[in-house]
Amino acid sequence: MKDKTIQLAIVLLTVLGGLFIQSLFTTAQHCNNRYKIENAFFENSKHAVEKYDGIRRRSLLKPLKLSTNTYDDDVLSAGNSIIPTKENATLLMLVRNFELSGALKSMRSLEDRFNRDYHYDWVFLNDLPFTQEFMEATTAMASGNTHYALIPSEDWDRPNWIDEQLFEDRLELLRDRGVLYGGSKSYRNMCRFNSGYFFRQKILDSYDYYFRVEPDVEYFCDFPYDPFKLMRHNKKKYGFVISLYEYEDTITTLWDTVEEYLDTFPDDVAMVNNSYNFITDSGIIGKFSPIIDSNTDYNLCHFWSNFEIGDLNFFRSDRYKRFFDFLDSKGGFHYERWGDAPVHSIAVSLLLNRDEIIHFDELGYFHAPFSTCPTSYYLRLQQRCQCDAQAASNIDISPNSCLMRWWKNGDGKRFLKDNQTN
Ligand SMILES: Nc1nc2c(ncn2[C@@H]2O[C@H](COP(=O)(O)OP(=O)(O)OP(=O)(O)O)[C@@H](O)[C@H]2O)c(=O)[nH]1
Ligand SMILES: [Mg+2]
Repeated sequence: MKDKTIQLAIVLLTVLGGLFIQSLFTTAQHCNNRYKIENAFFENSKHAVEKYDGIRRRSLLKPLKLSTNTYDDDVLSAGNSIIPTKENATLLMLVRNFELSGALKSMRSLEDRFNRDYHYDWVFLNDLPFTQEFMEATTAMASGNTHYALIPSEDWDRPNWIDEQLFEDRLELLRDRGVLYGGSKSYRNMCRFNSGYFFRQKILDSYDYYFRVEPDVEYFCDFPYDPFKLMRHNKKKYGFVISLYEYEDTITTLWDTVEEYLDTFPDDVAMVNNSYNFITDSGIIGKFSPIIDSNTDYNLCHFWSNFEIGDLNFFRSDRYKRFFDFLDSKGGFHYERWGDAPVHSIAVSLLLNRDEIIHFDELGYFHAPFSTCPTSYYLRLQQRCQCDAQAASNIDISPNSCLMRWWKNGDGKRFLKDNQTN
């Protein structure tokens, strides 16, 4: 009996010992595998750090940027104490008090991606007085000075020569058709103001360039240069990032009016080098036909004006004012719903030389529902872009986009040209 117990104990100990040794072996193997994996991670990350830090450190454009989403002066001063020379330019936002949170979001994005290195002024325009809360919060968010102006009623409100009955009838018509903002009176004031009055505001008199910013937009990439500087050095007068087709219902008689204008002021149009073909070309482009069949020669292409960088002196010119006044006299801003985007786009396409318009193809941008994101993987890395070039919202080479028409009929593709940042 005693022998049997001893034998059982030996068997038990042998089994337990075996299990223990096996588990020791498994743990050792596991550690070894983890070590190998970690080693590989380490090698990979070392490689990435060397490669991309190298790219960033060698960048001649600007010093290495700290890995922080802030433009606090103290934090920045470590690597970035020199503020580059500035152009005579301002960031410009037309906005309502209740849009404060969207305004701050856009400001934060643009400050982080661009303005924290430059401290350009911000100018805010409103048809109603800004609240103290709005001014305090936006001033706190800005790295440059902030200025606020109340738009005079004569620059904003419906002119008294508009036929009120006709206006109400047309408003109802577009509302019933389900046209976006078709029934909105204030939207019409806004579009007319942005077409013909923003550049006449006293507060902008001392500036040469503006960069239009809207609430709730996002800039996806670090700006690789100062776009104002690039515009002045390269004699650009209008810059855009997205181009697409307009809803024809909002501009039924716009093109007829433009043709009448062309007959009335033929000398105003820079016939030789303009971008007339960009706004009238309606052939198949790439694999796409125009998505909207236009009833006129205007193909409905326009630069999306919620992002625009422009030369104020162009808009202040007699030629532009003649163009706007002619259009305005027809009442289409109110009887239809002419947008500032097609109006600006047709004006710059007719009145400027092709090479005075610039497509900023490396500044990623989002305004619902569309975005643009640089296609180049290395450019996205170098500019620390946070965007997906394959995202469904990315419009660049999609049937909704007029960009390919710009490549064909406008100033061509920028990356094929000389370095224009000098
Ligand atoms: N002060 C003021 N600003 C306005 C008014 N209506 C629009 N805006 C501003 O004008 C710009 C264009 O208006 P949005 O409502 O963004 O028009 P949109 O870009 O065509 O359309 P969504 O952005 O899709 O609404 C924005 O900067 C608005 O803040 C208004 O009645 N008063
Ligand atoms: Mg908008």
